Amino acid sequence: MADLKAFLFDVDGTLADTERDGHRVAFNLAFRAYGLDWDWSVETYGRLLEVTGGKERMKFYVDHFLNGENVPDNIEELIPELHQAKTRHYTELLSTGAIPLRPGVERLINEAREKGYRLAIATTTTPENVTALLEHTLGTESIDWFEVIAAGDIVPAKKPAPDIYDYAMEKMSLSPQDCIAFEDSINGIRSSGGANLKTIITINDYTRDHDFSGASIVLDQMGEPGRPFSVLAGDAGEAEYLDCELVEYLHQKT
Ligand code: XBP
Ligand code: MG
Repeated sequence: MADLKAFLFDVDGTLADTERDGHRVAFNLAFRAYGLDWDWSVETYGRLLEVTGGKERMKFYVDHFLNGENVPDNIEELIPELHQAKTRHYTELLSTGAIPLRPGVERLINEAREKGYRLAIATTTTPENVTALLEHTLGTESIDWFEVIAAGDIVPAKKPAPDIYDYAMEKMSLSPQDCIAFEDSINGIRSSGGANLKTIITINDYTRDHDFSGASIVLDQMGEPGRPFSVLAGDAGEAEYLDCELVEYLHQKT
């Protein structure tokens, strides 16, 4: 195995629990602003997460949940508009500091930077959402810590397709053996796995029952000193939280 050079992070569900109290809320605010009688409950949203990408998710909802009722005639043109409104609501929500990073994320990123690892983002969400999250959690300067922010429509085929990871690695002139991915969902690991990347999973409430076979390890969270993670699958040795040493060990392991 080549030496580890770069950490590639998913955003939603991995860096922060953005879906239930962030994206979902922003979608509902956009629906209301447009006078639509749509409301995505926590449960419904869990089912809609099967489809990545906000525009794709709305289309899926129209096609599979509405049976032609409550669907405006101009839905095709409306979806991009609704999505822009949703992005505005979402970034406004982030600017209030409503969504913190998950445990251990800031610590691991800081340690990775100190050790000289290269960092990148590979996500399905809209680029503004990534920069807003970074700005309001790690600070504006943190945007530059990430060599590539591969996001949104930059590749036509979103996760579970491997394209977004392939894109990030191509931009960095790195191969999958040089990198490790951090994900939280089945669509995420299908994407990273499809790009031949080893993947560390931290689950969340929406993804705990997903099939993570193929993951290097499955954790409930990255953990912190004194606030240990639970290992759901795989081997963390004596470690109690995810640090660079454990990431390196998992990367080297066959
Ligand atoms: C993230 C997503 C995104 C967000 C919404 O998936 O599926 O669609 O929910 O973002 P992943 P947009 O964590 O696997 O990248 O509305 O900006 O598309
Ligand atoms: Mg995710």
